[in-house]
Amino acid sequence: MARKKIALIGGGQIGGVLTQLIAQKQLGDVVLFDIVEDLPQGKTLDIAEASRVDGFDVNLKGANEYKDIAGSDLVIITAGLPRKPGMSRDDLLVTNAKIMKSVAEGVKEFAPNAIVIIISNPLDAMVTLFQKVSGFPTHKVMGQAGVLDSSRFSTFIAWELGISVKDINAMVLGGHGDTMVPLVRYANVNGVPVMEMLERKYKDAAKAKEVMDAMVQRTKMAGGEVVKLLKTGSAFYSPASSAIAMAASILLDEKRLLPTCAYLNGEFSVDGYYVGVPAVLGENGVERIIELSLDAEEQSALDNSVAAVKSLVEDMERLGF
Ligand code: A3D
Repeated sequence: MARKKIALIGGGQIGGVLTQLIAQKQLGDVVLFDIVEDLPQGKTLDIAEASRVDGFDVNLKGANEYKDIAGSDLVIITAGLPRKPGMSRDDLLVTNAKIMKSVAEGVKEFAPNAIVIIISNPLDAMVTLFQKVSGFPTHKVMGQAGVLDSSRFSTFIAWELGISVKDINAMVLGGHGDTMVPLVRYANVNGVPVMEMLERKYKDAAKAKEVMDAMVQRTKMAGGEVVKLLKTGSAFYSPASSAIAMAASILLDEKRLLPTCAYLNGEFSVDGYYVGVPAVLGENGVERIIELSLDAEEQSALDNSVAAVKSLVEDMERLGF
């Protein structure tokens, strides 16, 4: 079987880690594209020179021209500015929309059959714009946010309970912003509800709720917490790992159920917008969306998050994108 070809558009912090992870996991050959001359060539050379030590056997190539991504099976996009301390993701809208428009045109011309995962912020708006400009089928264009937000939520739960994170299952839905919706009721430790574990630990329902509320709040603000510490940019190891989980599910047709920024046609009462929801990812991209039953409070939190996504998309359209 021929090796898959993966194009990474954006050779910055996340692009570099994506390249290394794809190589180490031997998911396919990589073309790392950036507008900065020599940067992607330098990163791919550096990573390739670890191939003997790491024991991987894939081709890694740096590129400054879109023609080099021709024939890619999968494209992962990180082109765009990251946040600096004090910025919201939405502050990146105008700059990154201009970049995303040019990226969509390049990908459309040279990799018209690819499945596309977008990471650039503001995420939900950038996914919407890419799909609009490229005209790609909606199920072949998606965004990475929920895998990371859910991993952050799971990590905090694991630390709180003193139980391996491998046994924590927790999902975050909605837009990738402060209105995201960590699903408390569905969070579990190998099937046992996390709230039940917290109530057992504290022997006090009010205290358990207080602890959970704090974890929910930390999850919503987790990106900003890292930005504040790094000072020069935003998280990059965990976003790269999260996109790789999605990429592997697509390339290996694993059909994992992953929270994905996916196009909704009426699911969760949302029509015609990209929002984070549980989706089955396989060789055809977003193959199914799994509608959960939400209680009134959860549905209203999701509606609120969807409203924030809609408002940002409308702002973007008013700006002519
Ligand atoms: P950074 O290290 O600055 O890399 C971005 C790269 O994009 C740079 O190397 C630029 O040269 C390149 N670039 C700029 N314009 C273009 C263009 N027109 N075509 C191709 N490449 C271009 O940033 P990063 O890797 O840390 O972050 C990349 C993006 O991901 C930012 O928008 C972040 O906000 C976003 N991000 C998203 C998440 C999510 O979970 C959704 C998490 C963390 C970061």
